[in-house]
Amino acid sequence: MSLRDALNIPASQITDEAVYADRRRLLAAFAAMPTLALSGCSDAAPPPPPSKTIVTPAQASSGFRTTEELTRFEDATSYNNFYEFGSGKADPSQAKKTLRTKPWTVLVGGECAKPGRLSLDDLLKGFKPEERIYRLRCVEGWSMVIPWLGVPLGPVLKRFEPTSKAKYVAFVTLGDPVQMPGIRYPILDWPYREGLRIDEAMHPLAFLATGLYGKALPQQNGAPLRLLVPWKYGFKGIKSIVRIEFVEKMPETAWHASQPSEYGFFSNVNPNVDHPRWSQKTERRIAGTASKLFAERIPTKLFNGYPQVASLYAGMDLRKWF
Ligand SMILES: Nc1nc2c(c(=O)[nH]1)N[C@H]1C(S)=C(S)[C@@H](COP(=O)(O)O)O[C@H]1N2
Ligand SMILES: [Mo]
Repeated sequence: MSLRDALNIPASQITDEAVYADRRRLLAAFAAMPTLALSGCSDAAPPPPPSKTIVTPAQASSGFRTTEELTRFEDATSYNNFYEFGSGKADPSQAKKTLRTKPWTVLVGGECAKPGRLSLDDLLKGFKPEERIYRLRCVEGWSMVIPWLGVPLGPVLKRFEPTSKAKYVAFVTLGDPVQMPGIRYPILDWPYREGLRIDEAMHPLAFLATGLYGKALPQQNGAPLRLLVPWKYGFKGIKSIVRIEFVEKMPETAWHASQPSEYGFFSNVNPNVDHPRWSQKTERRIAGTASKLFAERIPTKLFNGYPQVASLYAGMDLRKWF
């Protein structure tokens, strides 16, 4: 994607000066935002990513299918974590619909040859949204199985041509206290931030969701677009993204910043590494039409049952890099 495309300016209207001025504005916008590097943290220098992940398309797509019972739409859209709209599970769905999702623009920049803006239309340009059934497991011990709509993250990121210095990708949620009343409370260091190592971000299972159950994402699920990293705990699935930045240093994340000993950068689902407050060995599935919210408790699987990602972590001590 050229810068012109990224900025949504028709070719007929463009001059070199316009490109230059827009680029200046874009760079100024980035300069005005706080730095994202994770600082003074013991896991600031993780082992380098293994050389090459080889996942065949068939192996990858087997990850999108499941015969597991789906979580009901009503439960997936009323039992949520979205602290910008309150910290109770019912708060996000009961909150007023104050988030303005049209127009929506994601600024993409940092270590890449073609920084730019990404509108929702740009995102879907050249991609047919696909449906993927993914499990989302929260670190608190509940999980859901949801048919999501969206596009794979890697090809979207590649349009911005990350440089060799792009070792990580940082994501930032909108941080507007007017649209997000929960931001008035200092429960997290707003705006919500997350990050992935570049090879994780490029893995074919990483996904940008714009919908669920064939409908556009409701506000409580992260409208208009959110991340899904199905082999990691739910909190990595940052909602209502407004900024993506390629960075050289491991980026700070909202949960790590609030409680470094409890939330590491990688946050892979792992039944063998407990969270200090919750066992990760089993999970309560929210699924089915049973009148009770929680279905049976089932064993949690390594990488949430996505062995396709194991090679990303070959040689890494997952207790150390939790
Ligand atoms: N911006 C933002 N993104 C967020 C959160 C949040 O509070 N704010 N909560 C996370 C957590 S802890 C989980 S488990 C998932 C929940 O996604 P869901 O409500 O769609 O099930 O969203 C994640 N993304
Ligand atoms: Mo979570």
